[in-house]
Amino acid sequence: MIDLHFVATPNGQKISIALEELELPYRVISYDIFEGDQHAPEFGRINPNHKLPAIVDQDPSFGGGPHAVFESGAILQYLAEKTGKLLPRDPRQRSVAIQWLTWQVAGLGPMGGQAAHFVRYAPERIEYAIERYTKELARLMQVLERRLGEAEYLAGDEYSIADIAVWPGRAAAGTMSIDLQQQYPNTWRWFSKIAERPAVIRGRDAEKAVPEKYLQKKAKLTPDQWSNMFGERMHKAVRL
Ligand SMILES: N[C@@H](CCC(=O)N[C@@H](CS)C(=O)NCC(=O)O)C(=O)O
Repeated sequence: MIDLHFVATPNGQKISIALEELELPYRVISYDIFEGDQHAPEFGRINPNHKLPAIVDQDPSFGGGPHAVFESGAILQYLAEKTGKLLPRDPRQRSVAIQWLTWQVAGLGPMGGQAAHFVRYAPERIEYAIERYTKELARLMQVLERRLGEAEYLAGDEYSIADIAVWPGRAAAGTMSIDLQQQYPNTWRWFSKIAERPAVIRGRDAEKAVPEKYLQKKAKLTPDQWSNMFGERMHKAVRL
């Protein structure tokens, strides 16, 4: 059994979708990040970075008792290695898959996150930051579009954890007024095909669907919620 510490956002859905694809038994432990659930000291023992998602594998294949994993990219790799699935066996293709996975967690994810912060969450409008991050997000989307114009999936002809890392970002694209169908047709073709996979449907249904409150084009947070997400309460959770 795997415990999935989860909030219904694209990062969380990467893992619920992977667990569904791999048919691993799991239970969802839901967090409300606006209310600061992620700052609980008990959660810090699972993820010292106090962010979602994280997992605890109660029965790791290397034995020795429960094993906690944080960072969505590391979790995807851990699950793929545990099962021998969703990563190509061929070393060249496997390397390509890891490159695109890393591109998402080190590039598209954080840059998209910064763009969303300045467009959707910042209490004041800062033109320089908005331009810097929305342009970088658009550049990364072009990189994705070009790749999906030359290959069926990110790693080549095999669906892999690289696709699972990128795919749930569709929900965030909407909040940033990105129209995939119109602006990025190759990405739209890839997105639509993956959307039909039964595991992908299961991995984002019911409590795993992104709620409206995380999808506002201009987020309205109370002072306490802002503090939990970006302010003193967030910093306090990791202070020595
Ligand atoms: N690099 C991390 C990012 C995790 C992350 O930022 N998670 C968000 C939800 S999508 C979170 O927990 N936010 C709450 C907070 O920052 O306090 C990963 O890929 O797992």
